[in-house]
Amino acid sequence: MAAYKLVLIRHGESAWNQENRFCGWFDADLSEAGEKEAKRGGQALKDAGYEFDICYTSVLKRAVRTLWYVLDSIDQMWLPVHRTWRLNERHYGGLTGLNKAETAAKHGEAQVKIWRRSFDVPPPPMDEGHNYYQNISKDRRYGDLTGDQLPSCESLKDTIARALPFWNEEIVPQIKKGKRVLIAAHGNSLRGIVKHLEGMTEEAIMELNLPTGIPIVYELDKNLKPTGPMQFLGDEETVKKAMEAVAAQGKAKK
Ligand code: DG2
Repeated sequence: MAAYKLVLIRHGESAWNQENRFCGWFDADLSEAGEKEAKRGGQALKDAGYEFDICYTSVLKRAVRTLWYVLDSIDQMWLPVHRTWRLNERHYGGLTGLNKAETAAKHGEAQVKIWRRSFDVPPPPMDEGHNYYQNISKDRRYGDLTGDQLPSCESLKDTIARALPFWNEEIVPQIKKGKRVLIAAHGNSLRGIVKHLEGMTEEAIMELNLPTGIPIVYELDKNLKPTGPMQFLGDEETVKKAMEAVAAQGKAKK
């Protein structure tokens, strides 16, 4: 029997998703198509009559703005919103800014799949000479992070390790109090939460690609174990195509 419901949404397409660039902690905004996806995701929640009590997002504007559009669509802009770097996208290190298809042409699709989807192999680190080093590592929003917390690159394992304390200490108690939680975050920070919730193996999580802008609903039992598979608020064909498109971003340009 389901005791709780949880809704996750990956932000709408970002300008860098559109350009097929590794984004990570770079603060790309939504593309026009991404704004529409976020509004459509909000409309789907509205049509299904969803109400929330508390929302969580990252400190990156593609997720924050997606949440704004969703809250606007469901007319619940008054809800409390907590932003945290712990829900940021995984840090793509030295790959940040590079085109995924060009990187696959240069290093091979297999290597790019390892960088994008392996559980514990991090991308190469972002060193001080990297084009986006100042922009990301010296950003004042990360000024309170300790040297150990501020990453120069992250595997999915690293991403889960910094997201889970927030999940366990901040989000779980709210769900257990009966608060209806909405999380707007990123492809990989959400894959981390999904892996944890479903107890997925390292192999199984490699094959999961989350679509942009489509709400994902989990029904959870009192121990926060899913009582069934994740449900998308979107039609099956659209969801399937969107997931395949994410997987295909790592194919080499012909
Ligand atoms: C994408 C995910 O993150 O990329 O950082 O490039 O969800 O914030 O758009 P998001 C990025 P992949 O791991 O799917 O390559």
